[in-house]
Amino acid sequence: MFKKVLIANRGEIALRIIRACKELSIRTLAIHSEVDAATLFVKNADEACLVGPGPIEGYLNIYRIIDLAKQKGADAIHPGYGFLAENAEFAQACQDNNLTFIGPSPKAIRMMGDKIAARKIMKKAGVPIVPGLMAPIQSLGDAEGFANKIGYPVMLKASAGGGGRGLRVCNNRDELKKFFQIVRSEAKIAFGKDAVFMEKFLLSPHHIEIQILADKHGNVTHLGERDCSIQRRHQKLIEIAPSLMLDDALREEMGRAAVRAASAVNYDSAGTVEFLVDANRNFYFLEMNTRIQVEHTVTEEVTGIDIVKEMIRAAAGQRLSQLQDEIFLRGYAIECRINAEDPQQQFVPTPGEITSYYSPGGFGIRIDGNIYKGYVVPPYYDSLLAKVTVRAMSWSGAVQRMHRALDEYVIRGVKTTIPFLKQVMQDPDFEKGRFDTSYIDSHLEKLNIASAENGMDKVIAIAAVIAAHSRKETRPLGKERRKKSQGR
Ligand code: MV4
Repeated sequence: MFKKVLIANRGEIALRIIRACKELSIRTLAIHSEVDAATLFVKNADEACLVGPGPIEGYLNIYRIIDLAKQKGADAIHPGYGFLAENAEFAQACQDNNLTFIGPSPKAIRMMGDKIAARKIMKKAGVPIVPGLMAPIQSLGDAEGFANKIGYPVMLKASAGGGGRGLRVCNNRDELKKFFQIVRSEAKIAFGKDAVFMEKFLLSPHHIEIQILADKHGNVTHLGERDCSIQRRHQKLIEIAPSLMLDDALREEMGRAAVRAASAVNYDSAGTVEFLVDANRNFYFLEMNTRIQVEHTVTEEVTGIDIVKEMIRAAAGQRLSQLQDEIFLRGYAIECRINAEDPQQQFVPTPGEITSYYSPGGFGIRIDGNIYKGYVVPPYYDSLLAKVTVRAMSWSGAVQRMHRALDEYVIRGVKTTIPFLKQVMQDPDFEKGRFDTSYIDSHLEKLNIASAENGMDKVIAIAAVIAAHSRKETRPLGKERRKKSQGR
């Protein structure tokens, strides 16, 4: 087993990985930015190193991180999610420097990162894919011809995209004309590659993902599914396990397809195979996430398996603790993401100081967070403050428990998504399990949230938030105080 793991991440997932390492008697080395110096994951790690410059670059500095790992005697690196998690170059650089990357092989990351390549691999492995193109679109004429063949609406997707980036729905020829160039140039800017393909756009599907665990001995297992249909602008807000729309037979069939998908790329870590499931319960492969995910907690709660520990053990060459016939689902789990965002204002980020904090507890409640009273939420990172995961034996019990947990939660000083999430827990459609990917857009009024048609509004709002924050940081304290008391 590893002696010391460097955690190339921050926030709640860094703390989650530290907890797993502690139980495995592995020393932990955190890296952090200046603004993260006083946070819980830094305090809880055995050692911590400041890596600059600025709030973001250190977490992305491949060679600095590898140097640090070597210098401090770490033998493995866990990337968490985001940042370097799905960076094949980083995984390769770890390997080249005799450090174990706690994740899949660079080759698996690369293959799944190319969405067109992934579609080809899945087709060959007998995993159903969404009807669509198997090669990049060469011209607008090409695109129009194919759209006529499969019928509108169609979806344009950047081959190097993923997680909801580089996507456009086209309802007709005019929209296809308009969006083809846009997606192409956006893809070039965001991912460095302008390859774009097309799929039939499925209306109101469920977003169902299967958790995979695999080791270096050829064992590949699935841990059942999560229903992540409740998203806003491709940001997941609530995830559940198991899905209310799957039965044992479909779960088995999708689980086997996910295992085939992972096996096709010799997968040997924790990963997730995403599917769309339509109203007729046909399922189609979307993409594979080659990392630990935010919502892994719901799967842990219903299987009792510590996915992060299994991931570390697998990277160290150990066998999976449970094979498929030893994996069972028990009860229902729901995860709510507590974000520093204002649901009343298009979920704009709300950085600032947490002036009081009381977290829920009791039977069946789990908190994965990185915050405390006095914590200052920085504007530079994603706005996830904490995750509440509940488990109960029945669906309605889980919904009631989540409502109770959210009701107990006290976070003052910054606006959060808690009031919005409480409304969802009281919505009859949610209580009855009636939701798919159209849920948020079709419940805007019921959930008391305004729709935001103009995506630019949010960009401007975020820019304003960052500007206000940096003004606060640079202004002398005395002046700041005077200004505040004058203004209020
Ligand atoms: C789709 C789709 C429907 N048809 N592709 C969104 C995130 C990324 N992983 C893929 N996504 C989707 N791809 C086809 N061919 C629906 C989604 C989707 C979605 C779309 C609109 C609003 C919310 C959504 C939530 C999850 C998935």
